[in-house]
Amino acid sequence: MPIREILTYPDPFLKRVAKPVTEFGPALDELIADMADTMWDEPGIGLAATQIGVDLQLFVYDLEVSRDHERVGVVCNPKFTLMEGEESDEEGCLSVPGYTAAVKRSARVVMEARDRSGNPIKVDATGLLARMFQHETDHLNGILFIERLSPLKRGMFIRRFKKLQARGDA
Ligand code: K2U
Ligand code: ZN
Repeated sequence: MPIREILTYPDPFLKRVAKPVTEFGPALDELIADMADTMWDEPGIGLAATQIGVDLQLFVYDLEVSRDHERVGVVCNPKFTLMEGEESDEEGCLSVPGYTAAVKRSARVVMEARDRSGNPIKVDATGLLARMFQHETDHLNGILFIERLSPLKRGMFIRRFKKLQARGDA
């Protein structure tokens, strides 16, 4: 399946609130396969449709980087029905290459969504799975992890990005 281009900061498409998935079937399955191949090519453990310029509430994930299409997780139209606790951990993003920072997120989430066939799913998650669910769902709501940093740290990122851009390195 073709590897797609991943949009990077400050592409305005990454700020878009994506549209719900309403059509389930072969076309969606083909998009999912492209997204999984693109994710594994990086490699990443998650990838949102908006990161490849597709306006859909859809992300794929594979914490083991199995490179097995039978094992890839698929989430459509995610909603959190429970978000509790707080945990800070280092994050990176395929759309913000070369930068990592500690991000505060909920320690536990219950996510309700649809699977690739449109069937309802409900996942109670903690740890890296919970963090990845929140990171990818943020993407589908036009939010990058850098927007969850303190104003001071976000300012430092923007100044660093502008310096790299001026040097032609970003
Ligand atoms: O959405 C993305 O940009 C892929 C993210 C997913 C992610 C970010 C932070 C925390 C969990 C998941 C990553 O760039 S994938 C790279 C990665 C690999 C191992 C562990 C964490 C992140
Ligand atoms: Zn990301």
